[in-house]
Order: sequence, then structure tokens, then C-alpha cells
Amino acid sequence: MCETCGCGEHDHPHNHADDHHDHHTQKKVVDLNIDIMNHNNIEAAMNRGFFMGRKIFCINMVSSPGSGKTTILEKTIGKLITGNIVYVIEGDQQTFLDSDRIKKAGAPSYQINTGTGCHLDAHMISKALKEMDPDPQSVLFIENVGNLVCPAMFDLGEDKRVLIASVTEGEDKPLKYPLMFETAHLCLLNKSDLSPYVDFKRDDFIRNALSVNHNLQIIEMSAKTGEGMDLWFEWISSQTPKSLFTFP
Ligand SMILES: Nc1nc2c(ncn2[C@@H]2O[C@H](COP(=O)(O)OP(=O)(O)OP(=O)(O)O)[C@@H](O)[C@H]2O)c(=O)[nH]1
Ligand SMILES: [Mg+2]
Repeated sequence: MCETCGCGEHDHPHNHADDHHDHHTQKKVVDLNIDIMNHNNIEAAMNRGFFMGRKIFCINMVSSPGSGKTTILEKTIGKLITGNIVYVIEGDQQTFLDSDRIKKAGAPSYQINTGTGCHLDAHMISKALKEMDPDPQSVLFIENVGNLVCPAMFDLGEDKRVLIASVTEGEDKPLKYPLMFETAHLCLLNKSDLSPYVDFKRDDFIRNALSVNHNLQIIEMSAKTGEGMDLWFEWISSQTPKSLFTFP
């Protein structure tokens, strides 16, 4: 059982300083976390090589459940689809709902169901890549399982990690879940259309986010109204060879 989030997974890094003995049973407990994370990191490096070889730009989308990952992807595919090949790998515990939404929006989508698992790992992505066989010079979005804890610890081989936060989640989240904010390149602060209705302290959120990651870029946006979406598209363009993107 994962001690981090109680998800039933066995392969999280835990913070035991050393191996230790259970004094009641006299059994020696060996901490295997380092080896397990090394294994993930090796597979992540292999994924990265795959992306480099095919000139695929890969973005790992992470957030708490319901922040708007799939909605943002639906709107993004709508903009990209004319000039670009876009693929999406969807990660959820159960259902094909998000994958179906992505297909409806016009992009090939591969659904991974993690069951009791709370994150995607590099091996799952490697298997999905073999199935999808994405074309060279395409863009691959990975929508991670909605969870602000465990996905932060698993490198998938992505080029960039994008964290979606929303104004309904509170300004304290960067301080309470710092690893997620530390490991992200960009934060999309979504649902700005709801700002008048919630007591979200925007300036405090930005200060908190920058206090854990002073390099973090933040774009305020609403996937519903479209506010700020152009800045998100510009960010994607700025990260990738110009020839890959032709935003209308
Ligand atoms: N008002 C408002 N609602 C939004 C916005 N973006 C998404 N939503 C709504 O928020 C809910 C969750 O959106 P999803 O896109 O499914 O969120 P998700 O992050 O993909 O959720 P999981 O995959 O379950 O983690 C849906 O009802 C969306 O319509 C936004 O900018 N404004
Ligand atoms: Mg989703």
C-alpha cells in the first residue's frame, strides 16, 4: 500500500532514511525505493530517446482531479489539428471517458486505466507508445491521473511538465504540494471566469507558487471563455520548432 496516498501502489519513493527492523517480528524491512525509481528513470530516458529520435514534442499535463486538463486539451486540439499531428495518452483510474472526449475533439487517443494506481509511470508510457506508434514531428500530450502528489515523482520522459491549477482550489496549494510546483515548467491557472464567485487570493497564489519554484511560468486562463488560451498556444509554439505549429 502506498504510504503517500493510500492508493494501493507499491512503487513510490518513501522517506525512510535507512532500512530498519520491525522489533515485534524481528523481520528486516529493506527499502527498495531507490532501485524502483532508478528503473522508472531508465525507462523515462528510453522514452526521451524515442521522442528525440522521432522529433516528437511531449507535454505531461498534471493537476488535481477536475482542474480542467481534458477541457484544455479539447480546446488545444481544436487549434492544433489543422496543421499538426497531435496524439494524447490519457491516464485515469477507470473509464474511457476522457479518451472518448479527446477522440471527439479530433485527435488519436490511447487510454491507460491504472486501476488502484494514482499516477502514470514511464513503463506505461513506453507500452502506450508501442501501441500508438506516433508519427515523427508530432505533438504528444500525456494527461496524467488527477492527483497533486504521486505524479510529481515519476519522470515519463516528457520534454515539459505543465501543471493545471484552478481558482477553486485555493491559493495555498503550492505550499501544501510543493513537489508538483517545483517540478513543473508552466502553471496554467484555469477557471479565471469563476474568480468573482470564489474567495481565491490570486496574488498570494502567485507568490506561493514562485516561492517554491522561482522559474515557474504562470498563465491565467479560462478554458470555458477562452481567456488566456492564446498565451498557452504561444507558449507551446515557443517551446517547439516553428514548423510544427501553425495556429490559426
Ligand atoms: N467554469 C469553468 N469550468 C471549467 C473550466 N475548465 C474546465 N471546467 C469544468 O471543470 C470540470 C472538470 O473539467 P475536466 O477538463 O474534466 O478536468 P480534468 O482535470 O480533466 O479532470 P480529471 O481528468 O478527472 O482529473 C468540467 O465540468 C469542466 O467543464 C473553466 O475554465 N471554467
Ligand atoms: Mg481529465
